Amino acid sequence: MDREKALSLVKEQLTEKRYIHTIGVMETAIELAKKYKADEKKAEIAAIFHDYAKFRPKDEMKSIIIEQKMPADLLLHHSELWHAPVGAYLVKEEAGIADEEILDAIRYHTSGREHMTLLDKIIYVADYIEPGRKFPGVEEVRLSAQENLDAALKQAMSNTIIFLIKQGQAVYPQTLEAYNGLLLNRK
Ligand code: DGI
Ligand code: FE
Ligand code: FE
Ligand code: FE
Repeated sequence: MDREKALSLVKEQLTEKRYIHTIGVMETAIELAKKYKADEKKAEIAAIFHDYAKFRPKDEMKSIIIEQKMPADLLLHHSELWHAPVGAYLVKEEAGIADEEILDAIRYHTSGREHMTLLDKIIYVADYIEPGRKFPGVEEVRLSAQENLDAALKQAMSNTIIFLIKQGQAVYPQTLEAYNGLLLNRK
């Protein structure tokens, strides 16, 4: 799918603010794909569609999680986690994106997972550092991303987990598995 077509499909699904975020993620993901020698076209499409389901009603996302037999523990955790796996499903159903690498990068862009692919890492990090983001510590992750994608990923995940804990929120097991995997499964 070409960029213009993908952007027009996504624009209908998002608010203006979230669309601007999406453009930032797209530009950042393409830069990272160039730097780390990933498929630039897949990075572009995964980035454009990564938040496709962000504004779906919770009850619709919940039904999809149940009907499509997605991990049931998602429903025990915060609904913010749902738009990633539901997005992967809807992007396939509604936009016809069939590439499993792209769908996985969308599916795991919020939690991460153990054994993340290069494309998964690029989308996760691009989502965290795109120019519109203002989290505390984001500048450090931006600098790391210029030299070492795994280091940037580890910082972004660690910041996210610390943030959740400070907020008194539960941390989804796969989010922790992703973080532990980075520390323990070093090549
Ligand atoms: O959709 P975005 O805002 O661009 O970013 P995202 O999909 O990476 O994250 C959405 C939210 O999900 C963000 O506020 C952090 C939160 N999140 C990530 N991992 C977990 C989580 N929330 C909970 N409760 N548990 C997690 O493990
Ligand atoms: Fe998201
Ligand atoms: Fe993210
Ligand atoms: Fe996002």
